[in-house]
Amino acid sequence: MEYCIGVDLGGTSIKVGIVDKRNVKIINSGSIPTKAPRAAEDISKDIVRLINGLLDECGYSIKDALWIGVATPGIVKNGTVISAANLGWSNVPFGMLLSRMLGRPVFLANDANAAAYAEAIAGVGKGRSTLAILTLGTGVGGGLVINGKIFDGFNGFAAEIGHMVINAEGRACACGKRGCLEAYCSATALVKESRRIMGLYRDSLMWQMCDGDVSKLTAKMPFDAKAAGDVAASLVVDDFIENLAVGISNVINIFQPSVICIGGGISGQGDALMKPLSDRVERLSFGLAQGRTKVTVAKFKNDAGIIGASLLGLQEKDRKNMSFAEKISTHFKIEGEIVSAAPYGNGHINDTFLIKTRVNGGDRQYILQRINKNVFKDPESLMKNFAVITEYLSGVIEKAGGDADRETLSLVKTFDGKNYLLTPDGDFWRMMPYITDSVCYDKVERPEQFYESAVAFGRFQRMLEGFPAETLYETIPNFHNTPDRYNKLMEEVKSNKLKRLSSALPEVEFAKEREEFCKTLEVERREGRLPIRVTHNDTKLNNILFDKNTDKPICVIDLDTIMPGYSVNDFGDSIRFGASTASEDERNLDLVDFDIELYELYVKGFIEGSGGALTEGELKMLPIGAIMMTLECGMRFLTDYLAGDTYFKTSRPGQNLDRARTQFKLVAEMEKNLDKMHEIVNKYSRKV
Ligand code: ADP
Ligand code: GN1
Ligand code: MG
Repeated sequence: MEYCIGVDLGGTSIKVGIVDKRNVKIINSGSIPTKAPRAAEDISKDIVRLINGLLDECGYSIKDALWIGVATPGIVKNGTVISAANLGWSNVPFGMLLSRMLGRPVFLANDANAAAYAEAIAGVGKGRSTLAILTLGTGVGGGLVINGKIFDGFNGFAAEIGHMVINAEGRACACGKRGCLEAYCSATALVKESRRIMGLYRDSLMWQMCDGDVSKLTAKMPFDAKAAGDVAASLVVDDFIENLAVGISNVINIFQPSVICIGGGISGQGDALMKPLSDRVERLSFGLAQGRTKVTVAKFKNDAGIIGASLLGLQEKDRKNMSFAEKISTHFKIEGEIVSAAPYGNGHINDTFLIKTRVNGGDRQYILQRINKNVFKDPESLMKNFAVITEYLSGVIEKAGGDADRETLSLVKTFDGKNYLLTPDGDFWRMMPYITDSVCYDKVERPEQFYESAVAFGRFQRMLEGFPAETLYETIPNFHNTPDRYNKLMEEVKSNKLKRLSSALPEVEFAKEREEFCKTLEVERREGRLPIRVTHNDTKLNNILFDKNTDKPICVIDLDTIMPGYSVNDFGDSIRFGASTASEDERNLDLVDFDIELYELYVKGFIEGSGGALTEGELKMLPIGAIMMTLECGMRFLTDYLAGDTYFKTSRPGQNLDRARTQFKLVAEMEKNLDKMHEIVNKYSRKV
């Protein structure tokens, strides 16, 4: 059985029910005193205890509950109780608080809105899309459901039907205004008016009913006295009904809901109230005989809060026009209500979305990513790497007095407490907080930027120096094994399955001429001159975030390929991408050149950022690393072009071939400048 949990959080008591979702029936329920005013943390602890106790009694577990809904008094928006005088709360993110404790989604609504929702889904409005409720009790509560969803306005204040003014010069209301419906149609107002009239009619039956003590007068008494023919009581009750009819007609004239239902204690009067009320409403409101709003008594009495709250998750689930990315996002513990989800960034591998949410007092942004299964064969292990690396980095950053929330990525967990969501179709999704006020560049815009990115990547590598490399899973085996990349290219050349080879012959020739060169770094390693370190392996400029205001690097991102590797490759990959005068996929090769001045800036920054950690063998190989990574990346683009563009994302035909061409042009230019490249490295190595 599918079950959800409804919590009716009142000023006096907290009622909780386990609800069978299909039949909308309370299976088990209980209540405890609220003891308000009290801190939200304390109240939530009591609620968690009560929920767990009730679940235990049924042999159920919280992890199988679909969600928890909470009906609270006051103004509620996006999971936050903005103000609730009865509880003594203002701006309490109660939804977040409770969902952290329970590990399940939590939805919040104002109690009258929750009652309206209960009626709309399973009560007198079942099967209709628009409904209003008026609860006549101590005050007059109002709730609105429009097109199957609670309508609470942009700020949570909507549907305060009790504070609709029906008489501008009228009675004073507790809210400070005059003439509100509540000042006429609450049970409190009815009792007060009855007492006033009793002062004028000493022989009224109402005196007998309350044993001559007006403090004993209840809202039921005037109705009973009217039924017994009492004139004074008739005056009070008729006036009450007339005023209620005015209020209801106003609601009808604005919204034309299919149903308006009356809840609260006074609704217990049944026909004595409803019959004359309906007649008057018909007189006062617009509508046609064949299509009038039905005015009726609400179905759920004391259980309205629990039932309505327990159904709140349906609103989220039923959002028909939610995009796929939005739906995926609802599984993660993000703050606030999702307002948009849109593709984001220029990564070549994963599907990246920017998710914006609205919370009381501000907006939040998140990055949602579908991990590319074609590239990463074991996303589960990849996510383990991601989690341990980011935790480690966050420790290092905090120790150094930095801000771990901005200087490293982190994960937003799912409601199941996992680091990723695995969908039934086998896709892996992860969510990260968006690093606020950040920008990301696809091209160097200021030379200084490139230097700073070098310092940042150098520092990044140093931060990971103490990380236990052996605990890392190799997310892409042979990722920067250049001879292996060469062989893979040759396999594609040989198979030529898409018959694209003829358009790429000079490029294939270019690679073939460098077969021996491809082995250079492997030889260096074998001979002990190149250490293996924990490296990033994808150090292009757009994998670093800059501060929007200061334009300084904040955070290294794209951690999917952190594996044991060569630092010279991290250096080289940055040069390949950043020290070029054109974009990676530029079609006009005349525009593509190797910018040796940018190269120099990067060398300076990388050596400084590494803080003396680079060995002599590594420093010597930096220029080779630059050529190697550029050649390798060119070969990878070419391989993918021949194989049918299945690895790198493309937005136009021939893009991977164009990318290969720019890389090879850069290789040729670097080869010509190799001596200078070495000299530059020597110049900065001496300074360390
Ligand atoms: P890919 O592997 O496809 O390159 P990335 O992890 O690099 O995927 O993400 C793609 C882009 O999304 C980045 O270049 C960057 O613009 C943006 N991005 C990713 N994570 C964040 C984040 N946490 N905050 C801000 N922007 C991000
Ligand atoms: C890919 O993921 P992204 O776009 O940051 C690729 C790199 C390439 C780069 C070329 C996992 O980087 O290796 O150098 O494109 N990442 C992976 O722009 O293959
Ligand atoms: Mg990237």
